[in-house]
Amino acid sequence: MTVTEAGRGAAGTDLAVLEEIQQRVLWLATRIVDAANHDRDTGDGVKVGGHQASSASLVTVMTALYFAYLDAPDKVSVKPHASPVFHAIQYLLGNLDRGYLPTLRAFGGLQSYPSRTKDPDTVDFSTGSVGLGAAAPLFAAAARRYVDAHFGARPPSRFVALIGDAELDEGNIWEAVADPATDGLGNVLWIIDVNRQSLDRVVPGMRIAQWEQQFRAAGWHVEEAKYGRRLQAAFARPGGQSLRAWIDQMPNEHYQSLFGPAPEGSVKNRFLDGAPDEVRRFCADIASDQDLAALVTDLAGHDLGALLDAFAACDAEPGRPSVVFAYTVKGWGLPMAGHPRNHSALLTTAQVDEMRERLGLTGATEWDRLDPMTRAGQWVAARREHLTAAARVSRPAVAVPDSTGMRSGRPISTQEAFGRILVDLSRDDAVAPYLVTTAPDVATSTNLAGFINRKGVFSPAARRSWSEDALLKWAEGPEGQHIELGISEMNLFLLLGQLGLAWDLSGQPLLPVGTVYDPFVLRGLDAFIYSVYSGARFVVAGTPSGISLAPEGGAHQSTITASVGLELPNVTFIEPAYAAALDWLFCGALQSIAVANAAPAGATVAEDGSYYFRLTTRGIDQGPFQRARDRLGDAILRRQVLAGGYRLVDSADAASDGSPAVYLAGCGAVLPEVLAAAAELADEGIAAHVVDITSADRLYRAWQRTLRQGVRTATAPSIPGALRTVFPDRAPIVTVHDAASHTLSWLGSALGVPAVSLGVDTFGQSGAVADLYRAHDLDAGSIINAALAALSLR
Ligand SMILES: Cc1ncc(C[n+]2csc(CCOP(=O)(O)OP(=O)(O)O)c2C)c(N)n1
Ligand SMILES: [Mg+2]
Repeated sequence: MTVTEAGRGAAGTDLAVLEEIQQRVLWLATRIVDAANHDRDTGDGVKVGGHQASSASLVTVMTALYFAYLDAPDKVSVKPHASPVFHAIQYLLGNLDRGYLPTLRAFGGLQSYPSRTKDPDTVDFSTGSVGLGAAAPLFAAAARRYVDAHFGARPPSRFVALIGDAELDEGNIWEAVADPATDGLGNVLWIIDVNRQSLDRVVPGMRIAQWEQQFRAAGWHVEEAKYGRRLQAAFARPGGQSLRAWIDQMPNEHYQSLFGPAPEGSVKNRFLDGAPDEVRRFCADIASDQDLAALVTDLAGHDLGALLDAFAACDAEPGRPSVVFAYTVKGWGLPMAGHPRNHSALLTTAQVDEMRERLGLTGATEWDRLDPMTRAGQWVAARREHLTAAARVSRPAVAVPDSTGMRSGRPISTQEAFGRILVDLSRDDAVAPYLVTTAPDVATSTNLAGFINRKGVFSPAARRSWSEDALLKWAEGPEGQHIELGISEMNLFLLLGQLGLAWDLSGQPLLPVGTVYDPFVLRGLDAFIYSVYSGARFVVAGTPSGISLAPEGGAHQSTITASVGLELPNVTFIEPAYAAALDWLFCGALQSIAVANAAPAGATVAEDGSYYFRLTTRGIDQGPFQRARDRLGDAILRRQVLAGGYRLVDSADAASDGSPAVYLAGCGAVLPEVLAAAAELADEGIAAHVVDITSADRLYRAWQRTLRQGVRTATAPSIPGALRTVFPDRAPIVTVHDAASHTLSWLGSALGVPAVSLGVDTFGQSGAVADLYRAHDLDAGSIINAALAALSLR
């Protein structure tokens, strides 16, 4: 389909009206950045910044989208540096108060990059770390496909991503495109803002042809919006094809040099540098430099009709994702257009004044919305109505039990217990429908096989199984509740993030559970951060972890992941040692996700966000936990386990004089060594309480809460309840953790006692557990020596 001569786009849109709207969008986006830099005094001398050129580059595309293409259920991810355009459009549509316009990058104001959790208007996808927000809609569409298959079709949405061309350098983009889990998502539309510039430079060479082939090879439909109407008309003239060939084969650096000032010689000389005679002859008719520049930089990314045609062509391909390469000019319509250093450039006040005047605006009217009496104003009002989403349906809370009643009479690892808990939950009709698991090719080796056997693997269409494996039924079909990914931890966290936002983006709460080998949490860390910053709620199990997976060696042994879990906001980090504790903690995590997912829109809920369980394959004797259970009773023990720690061994029970001489605080797989050390110390007459830290994160947060309270109210902080319960007396402490020693070392400060922290602070190697524990001072003998050292520090 092509744009008719009457100037109507694919959607029957009056392009003159859209043109007027986009001029206002460009103005507002430019002025939003200008106001942030020139109207506010921050008092700190730090440059505020903002991106007028990156914004201008997408003004036409976003005007076409929001004012002529999108429907209410559609979801859009906006390139980070185009946030001013997004907010300008939301303002024009009446979804953002005028008072916010001068607040870009101010505290409590418009965020520098679109943020689901911090912006005042509704942002579908956060962006900022390039590549991640770009890929997110693809996974949101995968989550929608899953939701539709399991819970009935929602009103159809298109999942749109507006992506900078240099974002395609990020590997996670191609991991997302290549994964079979994203195959055939016909409701996905990516629009690449091909302005041939990144931050520092003109993107070298001509990558587009290669990128297009990569998309095609992955089964995508590819559209180009490359040449504007004037250029197309020129190509149609005799000799015009030579002009086209010349531009097509021109490297980005050469083409980009046609913009802005041309110090050596004219634009024409530059353009024709090295050109064949035919092109020279064709251009001989073009009188002025200006005319030539205007012609050869007439790109379809700024042609509203051409863009709408391209979008319509994508809609006509419902069976696969589409990508539009929209050729644009960075800084389009601004004095900095195409300048190689324009990424962070700002218009001068004089230039802004000139622009305001050119548009017929004044200081009094510059922030106005379009006059509702004009055609453009009426068009915007109609679009506002069109884009207003129907009220959300209510989301009843999923009833997750307090526990599955998991017990084990034999030694068991937390990884194995995790697999059994999931199988038990898959038998619970109230919970099972909402569970969805995913793993990057490690489902069986992280103990998801039991769940997969019961619930199957998701595939949009039933697939014949060729496997005769009695232990693992890999049955694939639309009822399956496990989504298998290729080996991409980025994809794992992006998918978990979008499954964890399905309550919002697809109106269906889910309980997503992902697994990953713990060291490779770091491989997906930026996507992990992205997803939890976006407000997603999911559970991830990092397993196996630490040096306790001993023979696997240094490349598979995680050391800093516990610190990551502890420090990451919106994530609760949990590392239990015993199966029954894991059961309580895991069910508790799902409960809190279910409750938060069910909260009415706009309500603030006290929540933990997502959960990160760090697990192990080291089986340990469950007897000590049972004894603590007998001693404390289920109600008290469960409360302490959930709060972050409990007394596994109460030496006061055995010691005659009551108070302990030393605390041994262990976390995770090392508890048997800690217990052995405590027993030996007792033999030496040194009473040692053993504390099992189930969530260093929760204890740390409790401590920080009371500290901050003290700081803010200038009062002496107290020791928080969770810590006081398990460490009631002042005694030196030894912390033991199969993770960096730093993770638990704050306990000494929190309790105001001498502390010795044992942990893994160098890279590991292959060996038996005992070899490695000895090498890293996690064996009982080292723990005893650490206790003596701690006692000597008193
Ligand atoms: C992961 C990540 N690395 C680096 C940056 C810093 N950065 C911001 S924009 C940019 C260049 C982006 O170029 P492009 O995607 O082409 O955007 P545009 O030309 O539209 O501004 C870079 C490197 C970032 N935001 N995220
Ligand atoms: Mg670019």
